[in-house]
Amino acid sequence: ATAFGIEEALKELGLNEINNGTSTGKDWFSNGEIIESYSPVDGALIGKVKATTPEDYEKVISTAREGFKKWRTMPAPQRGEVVRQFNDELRRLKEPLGKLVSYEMGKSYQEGLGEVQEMIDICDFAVGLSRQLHGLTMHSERPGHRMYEQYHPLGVVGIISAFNFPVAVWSWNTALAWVCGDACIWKGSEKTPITSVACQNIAARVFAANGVPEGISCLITGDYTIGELMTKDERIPLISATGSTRMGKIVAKTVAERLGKTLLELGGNNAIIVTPDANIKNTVIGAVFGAVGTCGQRCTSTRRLIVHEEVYDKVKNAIVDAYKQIKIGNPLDENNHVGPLIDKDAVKNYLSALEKVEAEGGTILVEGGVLEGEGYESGCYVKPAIAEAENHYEIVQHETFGPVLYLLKYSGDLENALELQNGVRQGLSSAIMTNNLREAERFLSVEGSDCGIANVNIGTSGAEIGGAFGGEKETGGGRESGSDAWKIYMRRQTNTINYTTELPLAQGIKFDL
Ligand code: UN1
Repeated sequence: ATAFGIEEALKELGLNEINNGTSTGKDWFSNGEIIESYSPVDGALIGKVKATTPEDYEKVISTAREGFKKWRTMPAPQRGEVVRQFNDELRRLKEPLGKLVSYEMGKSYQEGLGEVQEMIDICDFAVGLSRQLHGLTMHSERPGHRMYEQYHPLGVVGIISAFNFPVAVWSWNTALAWVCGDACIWKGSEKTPITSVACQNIAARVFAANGVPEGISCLITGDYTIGELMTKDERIPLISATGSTRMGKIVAKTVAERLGKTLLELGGNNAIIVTPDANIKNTVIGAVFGAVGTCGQRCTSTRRLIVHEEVYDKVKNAIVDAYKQIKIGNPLDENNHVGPLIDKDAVKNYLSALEKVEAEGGTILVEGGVLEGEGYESGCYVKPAIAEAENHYEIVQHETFGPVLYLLKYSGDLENALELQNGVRQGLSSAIMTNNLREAERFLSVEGSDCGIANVNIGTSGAEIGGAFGGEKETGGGRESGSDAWKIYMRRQTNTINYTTELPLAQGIKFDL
């Protein structure tokens, strides 16, 4: 790691002292047990942070609530100006932060930089949005009356994010929530705690320089028990959670019990349909990046390739050939395409998926396995694998967070491919590769893909921040990021104003006294 400038990156981020267990320089955030963060890249200890205790949590929530009272009165464009300055810092620190993401999470340096770019883009979006938190006006049915709606800040927003996008998902939520006037409490993944601290410190510095009250950006650290303090807490009107469907179901139930709001972005089981009219070269690039990028640990990763029998052998051979070119190794070395999985548990899940697909009758086309020897000491490097399978296999129905791609064959009409594509419990991302306009439009029509994201002639992953991001069914139904996703971070109020001397009632009701 030294060779790739990790020490320098930590220094630039002000984290060279991160081994003393102080997470944020703010004692009130976390005083609990020490959590150590080891890199999946080389197995080395990156740093230590302290977990948040229930007592710490009480201080965090009350500081956030106090801060919110002031922050909500600051005009939204001024809040946008603070986010603009935060974004200046992200632009300045893009390289060290991208490097730390790569080193702590294991994705390639290019993808680490790409993730920080998503933060920069959403902040730009949020700054513009700070002048566009529009409501509608309506015509009242009563004379001399005016009706309109307005959006007010919601309060304290709880954000639970996953290891695989340790910085971007936080920023999709916070950048919007901040311009909307909310205070944010973030529980980052306990697998990437140093990256969370780096982000929190950047926000804290910019906020302090602008006289923003303390508590508008808070970080809590620990396992699910600390997240549970938020999901059960009626002082938190909205919980935005990104992660597994299993986690999402627990969060949804807990928050629903107190009638709070949730924004859930959960598992995917994303497929690319390859029709006889597909451009095979682009299909291969899209499918391989989708399946092995981030070592198959994106919620948008391509898990299934649904290929028409006419082009099946051609596509199969081209993909198998492409897999031979993939270089696996230290993700900070830009010659490598694929880095490690996040940890040894992930390696176990990946191996068990390969066993299961064979046991259910699948055929392995590209052999998987754990890499050993020089450069692979962390034990987290695995070979991306491909299996021919059938859609109904239990393992194909399940999201395995690793580089396992299932090849499925369809024959006849596109309808048969759509049935397979939609025939899973998840509904995040989907794609079709075709130059046939009729097929493309059918895929996008009401009878087509049932996912939150449906693409034509690009793969399933790598969504831009400008669109709403999320999916249907077990993916949870939430939408983050662009479009009008901001509305969930605010409360809508409908206002009717009477500027006459009379009091006419609606619906023509007469009530004379
Ligand atoms: C995730 O994996 O949780 O569309 C987010 C993509 C990225 C975001 C993925 N922009 O692949």
